[in-house]
Amino acid sequence: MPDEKPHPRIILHIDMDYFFAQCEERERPEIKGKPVVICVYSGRGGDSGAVSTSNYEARKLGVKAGIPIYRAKKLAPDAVFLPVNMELYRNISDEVMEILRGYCARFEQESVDEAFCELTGKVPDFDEARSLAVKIKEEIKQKTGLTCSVGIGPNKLIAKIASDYQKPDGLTVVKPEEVLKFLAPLKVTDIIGVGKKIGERLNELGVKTIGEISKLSREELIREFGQAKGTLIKQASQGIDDSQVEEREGTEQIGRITTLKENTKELGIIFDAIDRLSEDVHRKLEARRLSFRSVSFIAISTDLKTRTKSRTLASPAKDLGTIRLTARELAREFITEHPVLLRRVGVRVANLIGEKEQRTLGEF
Ligand code: DGT
Ligand code: CA
Ligand code: CA
Repeated sequence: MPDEKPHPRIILHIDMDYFFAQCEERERPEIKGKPVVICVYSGRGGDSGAVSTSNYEARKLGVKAGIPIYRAKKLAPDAVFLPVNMELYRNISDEVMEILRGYCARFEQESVDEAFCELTGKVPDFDEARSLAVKIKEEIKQKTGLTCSVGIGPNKLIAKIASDYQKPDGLTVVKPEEVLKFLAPLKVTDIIGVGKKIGERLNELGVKTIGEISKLSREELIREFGQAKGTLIKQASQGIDDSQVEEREGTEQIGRITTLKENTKELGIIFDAIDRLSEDVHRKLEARRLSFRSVSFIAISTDLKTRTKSRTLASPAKDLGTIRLTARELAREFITEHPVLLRRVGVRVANLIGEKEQRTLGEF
């Protein structure tokens, strides 16, 4: 066998900055610069509920995710308080993910504002990976107006910790030979899967940083936290993580967004884009044998305002024609109602149903 070193993997992790609040700033430029607080109202009336997230101006005043809304109002009486608008954040998320997907050998969306991207084979080394990340960040900023923080490392564990290392608008690259030095001073709870409880127990055992985990043997860790967690903690503390970047789409919806060749309100051009996007969405549906109950057309105008038109079908469908025709109809209605120039358009299907559920439905 030729004497070849195994190629290191190169993984990128992206995490959008103060995501819900940044989306709202993009929708309403007039609130930019003010503290912005996104609230989940409990539905019990008044200010009952909790803060979902806040922008950095509000965080400086102590307003953070999870605190009660009434406390946020005391801390930041002049802040802009807005309810969660998930539809908007999903659309913007689709835009970001679509850009990212184009750069990856493999892609895994982790949440509405996070994703892993396998760059192994796409770039030869970590320096090139850094240059690519700069380019991706610029493209996201230019096309969506949003900033994000990116981490690059030899595996998912390190990439994810690295994306959180410098925020907002950060970029942190950890080469394989730098992994142990990078991890050593970090808090044990920076390891994914090590929550507050395990963190507290480790502190009691005299372990505050990831580096200090080396004081405990694998056996000791297993005795404390069980086989699975003990092993995970030991491996993570040494920067080891073999998990793969795996395509996993949200089960609730599949959407695609694209930039039009020119800013336009001409239906011909918009229909062409819709047809391509519909095919893409349909391929994804087929691969996963899913049906859908609703179709949406997403329109992003030149001022980056996002609007959606949706239709719920009388019964589930799975064919390309239904996606294409419904999206075209929605686009036609949209342009009639809002004759604005569009910059990007998207197609999305939602209320997805798997084969099993379809069979059950069919039995009735
Ligand atoms: P970051 O990443 O520190 O700049 O700020 P975010 O706001 O992007 O925080 P992240 O990445 O933890 O969460 C992404 C979004 O998820 C965030 O914009 C709002 C939502 N979210 C986060 N934490 C909570 C929470 O405790 N409750 C609720 N309802 N939503 C949350
Ligand atoms: Ca985030
Ligand atoms: Ca996140």
